[in-house]
Amino acid sequence: MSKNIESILTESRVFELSDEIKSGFGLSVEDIDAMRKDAAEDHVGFWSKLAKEKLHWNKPFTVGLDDSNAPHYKWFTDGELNVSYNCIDRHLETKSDKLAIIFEGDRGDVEHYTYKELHDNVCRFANTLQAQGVEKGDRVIIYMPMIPQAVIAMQACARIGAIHSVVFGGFSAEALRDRIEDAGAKLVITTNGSRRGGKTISLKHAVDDALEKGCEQVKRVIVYRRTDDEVPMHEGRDIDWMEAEAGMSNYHDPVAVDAEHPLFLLYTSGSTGKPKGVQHSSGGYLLNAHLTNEWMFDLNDDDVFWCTADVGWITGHSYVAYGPLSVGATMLMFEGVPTYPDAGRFWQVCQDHGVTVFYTAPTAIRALMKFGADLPNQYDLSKLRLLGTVGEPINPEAWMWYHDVIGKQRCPIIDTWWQTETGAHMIAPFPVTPLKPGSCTQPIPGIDAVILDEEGNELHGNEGGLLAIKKPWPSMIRNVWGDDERYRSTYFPLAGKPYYVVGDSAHRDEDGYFWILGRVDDVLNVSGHRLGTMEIESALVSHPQVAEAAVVGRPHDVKGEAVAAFVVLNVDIPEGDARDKLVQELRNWVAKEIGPIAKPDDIRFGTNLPKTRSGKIMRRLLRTIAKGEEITQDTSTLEDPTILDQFQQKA
Ligand code: 6R9
Repeated sequence: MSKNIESILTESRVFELSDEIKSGFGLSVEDIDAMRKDAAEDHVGFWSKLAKEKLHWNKPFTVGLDDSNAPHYKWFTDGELNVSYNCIDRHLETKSDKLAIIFEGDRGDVEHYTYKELHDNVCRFANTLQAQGVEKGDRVIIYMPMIPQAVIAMQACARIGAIHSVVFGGFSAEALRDRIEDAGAKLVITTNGSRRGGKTISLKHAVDDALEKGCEQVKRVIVYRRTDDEVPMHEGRDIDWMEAEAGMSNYHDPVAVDAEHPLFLLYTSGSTGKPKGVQHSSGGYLLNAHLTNEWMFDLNDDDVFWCTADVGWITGHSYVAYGPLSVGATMLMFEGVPTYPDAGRFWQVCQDHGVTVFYTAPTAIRALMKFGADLPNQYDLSKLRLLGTVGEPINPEAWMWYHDVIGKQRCPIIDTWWQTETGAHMIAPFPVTPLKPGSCTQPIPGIDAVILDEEGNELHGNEGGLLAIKKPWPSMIRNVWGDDERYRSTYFPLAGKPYYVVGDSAHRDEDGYFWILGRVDDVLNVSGHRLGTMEIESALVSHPQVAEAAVVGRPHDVKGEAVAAFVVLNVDIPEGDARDKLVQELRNWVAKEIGPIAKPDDIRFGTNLPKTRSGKIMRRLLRTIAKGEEITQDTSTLEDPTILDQFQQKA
């Protein structure tokens, strides 16, 4: 068990919010309890009422939930809407001059977009996409840095009913190619490069490499120029964003789609070697993205909301590109990194733009905490009123630092548990809920979270078990793109039972508060990013000198988990410099196959992996070795105990 999880398990403090904070929020604890009661009495009616109230429908729905093909649930099926209309057009009458996006670039350059300006940009780009032959239902890959054009591209796809799949700019050409092929994308939107931490990074090269082999269906690449770098443009395939957009109208009639029409695919890691395309809907997805921005972050007209997540992750979809706009808020986008030009950058951005609600990951808090309180204390953070976290369990030490040093004990910490597949927050406090450091508190109204034992029986006491969701909810995953069977077996593994099984373990305390303890499957959480151990293993074995590999996580103070790889070579294990060289080569190999975030922190060599006589890799043992702890497990079933000594030597 890691230090972080140990301290979560021994935490007992409760923080009541001040009356000032509570009275500023439109809902009281009693109102929220009443909503929970309504949802428990009429689950479908509860969600349907909200869907009618919160979203603009071109054609109102009459069916709330269609479960005739469960577990492929459908919500609001016969309704039609357009997500981009809901995020932009419906605010124009009252908010056309209100800022929709404040952008700060890596070098401190600032841009502003009002709702009207965002509308015009999205319309021009929607017209551009249609002029390039993109139609409703076509897949479009977006491989871009954190600049407003990424959101414009996403919104433009939504406007024409094209299905986007954003690929995080840190993924390699190989990873990009897999996603382009799996999605069957017709067009790729990218930039010549990006600016991060004072450097320029090329993105277009990765697109060129990805498209070199296969991907025949990609006919067009639209390139936005973010940096001054010249990049090769392929005649007949590549087109400059500005040139493509020239002469396009600032008006575009949004295409109304069925509520179930896929809004986007987002690839995420699971317990197999191949990432899966999580397919989200239009109506149900937008409803929960909208509601949770209202409920958890209480976004009002004078707020400036900054979610630091990249649009390449689900958090950047629900809390950057869609949710904040749907509620008509002002949101901030930042291109750079938290430590450039120094570790005060986040706090400088908060100060300069008057950020009121700030949402980041525990790994960022832990990294910045190392620099002490002096840096944040140099900035005026008095506008902050709510602080959010997401991505992994937050250890109480980091929670307290965030609360004391950044929030000056004034701002509630909104710890939001959810997943790519859930679309939006599932277990999280409202800004009136009493808080416990390290707990994401209670399920939001309409979410029926339970804890199961290994056999799938519900546990009602305080014991730990598998977290599951008992009833469908509007923003849930609809399918694994093109793979119904994988959808069913991954998320609904308990035959005949309706539980969506999350993949996390958790326990519920006597107040009904949930405490997430981490993944129970072969998924690692490195700096809040999901990585499949199998994915890294297959990257390693594709190296010509690797015969076999096993990857496990090891606790890491800042990253949460670090990647440890145990490798069997098909050549003799090298020594000295040659060994160091090979370690380096394998790390770079993984970066090339997946992306730098997946680079193993430790690589160890042995002549075989520790296996039972029946050939099963003993991962528990590998975890102990990776932690540098003494082996206390029974090793008598091991086929060859001597290899443990080999792996205990660090490369
Ligand atoms: C939104 C996002 C999902 C996994 C999830 C869990 C972990 C996310 C958490 C949390 C404890 C929180 N996780 N939020 N664990 N407390 N507040 O991160 O999506 O990338 O799909 O990861 O992240 O393990 O299962 P995703």
